[in-house]
Amino acid sequence: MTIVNDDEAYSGLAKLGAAPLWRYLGDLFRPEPRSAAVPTVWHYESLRKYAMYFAEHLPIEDAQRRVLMLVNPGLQEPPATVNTLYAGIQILLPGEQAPAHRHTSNAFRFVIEGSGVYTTVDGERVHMHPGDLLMTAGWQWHDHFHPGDDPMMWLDGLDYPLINMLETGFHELHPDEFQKSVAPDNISTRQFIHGRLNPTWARQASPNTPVGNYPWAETERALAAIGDDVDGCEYDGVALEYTNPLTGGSVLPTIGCQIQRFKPGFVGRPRRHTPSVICHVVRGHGSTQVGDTLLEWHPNDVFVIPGWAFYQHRNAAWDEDAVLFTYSNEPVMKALNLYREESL
Ligand code: GTQ
Repeated sequence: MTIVNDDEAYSGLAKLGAAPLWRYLGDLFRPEPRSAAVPTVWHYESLRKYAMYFAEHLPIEDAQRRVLMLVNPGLQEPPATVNTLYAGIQILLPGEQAPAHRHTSNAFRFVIEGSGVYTTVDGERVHMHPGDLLMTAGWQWHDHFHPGDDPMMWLDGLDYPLINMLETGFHELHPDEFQKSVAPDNISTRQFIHGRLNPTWARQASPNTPVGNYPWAETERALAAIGDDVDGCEYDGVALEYTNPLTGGSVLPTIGCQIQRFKPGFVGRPRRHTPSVICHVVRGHGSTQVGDTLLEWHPNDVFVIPGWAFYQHRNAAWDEDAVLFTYSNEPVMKALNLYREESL
């Protein structure tokens, strides 16, 4: 059978499950990345009302996790906050328990407000306070319990968009619904938070940090110890990376976390890099120019910088610090030799 013309050639080829590369080259191999994520800010003041509404009207038993997902307008299905990462606002009321499960997605929590909750991670109770960064690495059992008095809210960060893109998602419910405590409370923090004094009996390095909680008190101490005596990074201010004390690397294999202090009046230099960044405002007021979009932010807001978009941070105040907690897939990009950055 001979092929008589182009139409027949193209349609015959498609029927064989093949395609002409020359019709796809420009789309598949772009001069540079074009993130599907849109620069977006989510204002905490607006979201908080909805968190409180669902806390009142949706029993935790019906939700398992009562979380408002922050869905990027450019990434609705499946919902994600940036290409490879997710952010959500979780609320738990006094007396409530969120049952134990585990998944291959890596997760952390950054505490926004309230007190009293502890999360049990592989049998260890890790207590939460505002500003704390708690780790739940992939495949660790975790459940949350609130024995305290006020509603508690925190930011959840997960890499499930990346894990699902890689088709490596596993999930399991704990057979007992809630874990028993099998270790002293906060022991993984108490043993490993010092970083320069590591326990000799537990030196096995893993891509997951052994620290269960990076408490806000320690983070503040680290920033205060530096004070105004350095300029810091010209793009991200006095930016400190949370690290795994046994490797010096990122806290999770796929996610790197930072705390970034912008001094009063700080105006960063514009830059872009391949990882998208999710930013949570710990304190202060400011703005971030992302490409053509100006994002104005206030305490507890969340905003995103899509990968390879130029961004420039500003602290709007002349008498107050601004502090951001940020996370990205920088460790993935670096491990795969895909990290690039460029300044104007
Ligand atoms: O608290 O375990 O926002 O498993 C998304 C998935 C929170 C959690 C989220 C989760 C959790």
